[in-house]
Amino acid sequence: MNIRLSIGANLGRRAATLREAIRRLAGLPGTRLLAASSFYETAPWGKTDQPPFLNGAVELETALAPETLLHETQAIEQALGRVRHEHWGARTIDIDLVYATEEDGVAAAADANGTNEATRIVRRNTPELRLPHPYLLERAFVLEPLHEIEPGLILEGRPIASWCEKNAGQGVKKSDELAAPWPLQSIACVSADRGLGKDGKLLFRIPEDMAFFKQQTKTEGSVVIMGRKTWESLGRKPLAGRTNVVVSSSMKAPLFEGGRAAIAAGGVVGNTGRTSGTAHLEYASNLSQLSVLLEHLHCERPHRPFWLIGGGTLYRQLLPYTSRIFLTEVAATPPADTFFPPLDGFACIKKSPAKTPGVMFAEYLRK
Ligand code: PH2
Ligand code: MG
Ligand code: MG
Repeated sequence: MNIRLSIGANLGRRAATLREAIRRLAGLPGTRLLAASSFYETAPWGKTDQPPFLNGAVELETALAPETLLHETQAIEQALGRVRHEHWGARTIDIDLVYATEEDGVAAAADANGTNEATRIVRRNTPELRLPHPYLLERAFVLEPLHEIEPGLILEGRPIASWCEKNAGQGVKKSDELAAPWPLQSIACVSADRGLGKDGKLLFRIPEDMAFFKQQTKTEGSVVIMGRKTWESLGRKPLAGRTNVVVSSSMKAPLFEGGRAAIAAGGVVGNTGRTSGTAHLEYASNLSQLSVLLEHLHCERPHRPFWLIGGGTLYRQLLPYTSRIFLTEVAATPPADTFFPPLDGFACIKKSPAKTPGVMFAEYLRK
């Protein structure tokens, strides 16, 4: 089932809460995050004597039944501090199921060449859950973000853009708040079959690529994120001039000689002391701690870039949150034991030859 959700907040740190909700939705069992919209500043609709909302839309592909997903979203609302006191009242977070479709298995099978993507609208009408959402066609704060992530959507026989027009003037405008749950960019040097390394070592050491890596990742406030093996391959020394984040489940031992690691309450990881130039070292023992840490680093300095620098496991695990990928592509296929994940859902927007023969600099963007 493909399901579109509306998320909204008008209390507390709205953007941080919405991003955390997106991360939790993406992490539900049997569920994949297909798209998340920008955030929108919206005037309160219905009950107008309350603070302005920040709203967004999310599309998930899920094996969960709508009712199960509803219970999961209610649990996320609870965990993020939702207090239900009055109908349509102010809240730290509201997650609503608004519109779901399902591939029609029978019709799809009957269609011999499979070109007709027969989709069926999922309908529910119980006291607990109504699908499609009863006010879907009247709320610009739902329609505008949904239009952004699914401009081709037809609702009640009309394109979503025409429903947006019909509801213009409700005070919905795109916010400057960063909406990506994690503003991640990946950077790697790969072989022709996306090989990254072998036996804990990189496949290539190309000076021009190393200079490119440094030029990209060493900017104001930038953060480099790496897995344990990549950290070890760097000789356990932080990259200078950047905040280094190491994701390692065996983080009890000091990460480097003389280093002291401390995890503060709530999973925010403390700085470990030794610096190289102005490098800082932080670490997280799992992705959930990483998410807390990145949120913390992001709030501390909103426009700082986050670079994922390896290795294969982390590139794959964080691909759903990666918006841009820089690959230095080498036309050779040496034996490798770790690979960059397939670039499904990304489009190549730039490819230019390096000065080094057989090397291309490519840039991919999430479609
Ligand atoms: N949610 C409501 C009622 N009114 N208005 C805006 N702008 N955004 C919302 O998310 C919202 C609302 C009930 O859930
Ligand atoms: Mg609602
Ligand atoms: Mg609700």
